[in-house]
Amino acid sequence: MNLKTTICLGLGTNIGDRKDNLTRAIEKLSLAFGKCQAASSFIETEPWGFESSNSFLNCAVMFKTELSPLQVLDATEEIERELGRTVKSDGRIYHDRIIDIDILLYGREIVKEERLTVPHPLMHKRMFVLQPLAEISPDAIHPVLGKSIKELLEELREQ
Ligand code: PH2
Ligand code: MG
Ligand code: MG
Repeated sequence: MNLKTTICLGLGTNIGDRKDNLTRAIEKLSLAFGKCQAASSFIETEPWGFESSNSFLNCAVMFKTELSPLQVLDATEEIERELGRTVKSDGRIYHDRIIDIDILLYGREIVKEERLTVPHPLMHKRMFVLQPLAEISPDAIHPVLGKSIKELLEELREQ
């Protein structure tokens, strides 16, 4: 019996040594969740939804875990703090950040908690999420939209 759920996380950074920030975040995630099942390439992206002269490095990673969604959130928030993140984005007001770790998918579960919504509510609108996610998990199904990551990426490209 396998009680582990496959989770996909989106990582982003736009200050400091961005490559090092992503690498260190993946190391810390591996300590928390065990072996990284897949990691996308690191892609350079323009800030989306806010203005900044600092461009991003984004990637997506996959792990398997027995932790609940909120336990995963606690673990990822702790790693954000350990890597030096101070300000959390408040609603839709975004800030430059050393590291942001977002839970994109938690298996095919839909989570609606005060602290956490999964699938990530904006993931299907964001190229910087879908492009790396499609590298590691093109056939994963978005449980709310009922479409694969590959399909969502194609739709976003057509817009
Ligand atoms: N994250 C945001 C807002 N805008 N833009 C890019 N390119 N990459 C991100 O990771 C990102 C963003 C909110 O977390
Ligand atoms: Mg984010
Ligand atoms: Mg976040």
